[in-house]
Amino acid sequence: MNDQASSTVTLHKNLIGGRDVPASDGAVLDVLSPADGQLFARIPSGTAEDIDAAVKAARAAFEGAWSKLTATERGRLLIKLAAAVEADADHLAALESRDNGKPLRQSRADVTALARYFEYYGTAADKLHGEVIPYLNTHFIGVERVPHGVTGHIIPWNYPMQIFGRSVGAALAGGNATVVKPAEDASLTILRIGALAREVGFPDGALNIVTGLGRTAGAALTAHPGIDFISFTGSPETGTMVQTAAAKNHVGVTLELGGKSAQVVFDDADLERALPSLVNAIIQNGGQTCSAGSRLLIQRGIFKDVVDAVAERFRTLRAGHPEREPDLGPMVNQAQQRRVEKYLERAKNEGLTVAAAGGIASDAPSGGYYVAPTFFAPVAHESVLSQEEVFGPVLVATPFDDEAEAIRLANGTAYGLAAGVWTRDAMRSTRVGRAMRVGQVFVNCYGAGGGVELPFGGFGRSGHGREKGFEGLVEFTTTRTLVIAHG
Ligand code: TXE
Repeated sequence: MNDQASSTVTLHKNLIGGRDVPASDGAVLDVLSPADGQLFARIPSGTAEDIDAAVKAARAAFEGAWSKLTATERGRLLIKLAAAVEADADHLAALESRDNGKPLRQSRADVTALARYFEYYGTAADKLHGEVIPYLNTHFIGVERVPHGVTGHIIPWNYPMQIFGRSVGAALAGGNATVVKPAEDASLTILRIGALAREVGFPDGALNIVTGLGRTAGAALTAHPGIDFISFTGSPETGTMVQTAAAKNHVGVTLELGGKSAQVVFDDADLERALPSLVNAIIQNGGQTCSAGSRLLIQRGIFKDVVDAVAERFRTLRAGHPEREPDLGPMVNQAQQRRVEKYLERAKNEGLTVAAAGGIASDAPSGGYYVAPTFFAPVAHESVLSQEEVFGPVLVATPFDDEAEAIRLANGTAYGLAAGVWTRDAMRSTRVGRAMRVGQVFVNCYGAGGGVELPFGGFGRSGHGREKGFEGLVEFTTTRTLVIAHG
């Protein structure tokens, strides 16, 4: 934390060129705790001028100190940052839970994943290499892997640390200098990571962080002609604006835009194993997870049994204060709470059957943005609740008759991010798994985004490009082909 505005409200600053600076016009945004709606911090409301300064600082680093480091040296810095994150784990987790509202155990898991991203990309930095192409006998052709240059990163509020790790970690490992615009609702851990990066010795300007509104700071970053590549995770609507801005500057972009992921339960599934996962995949982070398993597709013969079992668990779920380790915390902000409540009202008005609802813990503070988890079944595949991403603790179940119908329904939304398949039949698991038009398929498990090592990204409305894993590192680089005639 940079300095103290009062005993309870902390005032934070941007990180530009290695310095802590306020917004160019001094404007700030209030940060409210989703647990109780109380003001507890302020962050700079970054301006186009701040973004310009950050891009210039990144360019100077890219052309200076940062590019002088070898890949091994860049990697070592990331590994040091991983250790610094781990040493700061309690503080980072508490900060995240306060800022974003997720239960403390989930914030801790995010910190662990963040450190692992830095470790993974840190150790990968000097293993990314090019190739030699056989061409004319008189020529030597080398293809080098090179950074894009200055990369822009727009981070959402649902998993700020993890998304920072997978995108900024990979970009830095690849040799890019970075400018990051965190979400206005979850900037604090990102600013803290920036401070840690400076402490472990990242050169000034390699990592710049400008907080602020999407329509000002975010739009200025994506439209800036000094940005060579953009990584965006967020809504499809904003993704369209980001890609349009990228197109105007003729730069590449990866978009991760959420999903409406199905979990397909066949009648030979190991239900004991499946049930906790079916519930957790939608409850984790209050359903505010891009790869949330928000649709259950259940084979007709076991439909009632599975719905009853899921309903039984749903009734016990409680949304509560993040520090009291509830099943789920509050929604991130009031807008998100209202968005989820609107979907619930609409579903009820359309006559959808509520199979079960959880509740809000009796000791949850009254000003918080809590929503009771709700499970609807049966729900028609064509209904709004089956087709649109709610981004809240709302689950629907739809029956299917056979494998062909299961595949058609699973692939039957505009999204294509993740899927789960539950069956004991080995051949079917492979067949159905390979028929899913998504970036990640889980069979007899559900990873909700999977490990650091696994490429992640979507089809269709879920976006394009891949982050995470080695492929994520490749995305943050491009090639230069060197043709040498030697006679
Ligand atoms: O998203 P936005 P919001 C979905 C989810 C959620 C909905 C709305 O369904 O309910 O989106 O959330 C920045 N130029 N996801 O409004 O607007 C913004 O400041 C550049 C799914 O928060 O997409 C923030 O940093 N940037 C998703 C980031 O974009 C702009 C995670 C995401 O905000 C901008 C989050 C602009 N014009 C929401 N406008 C997932 N894939 O997991 C905003 N931003």
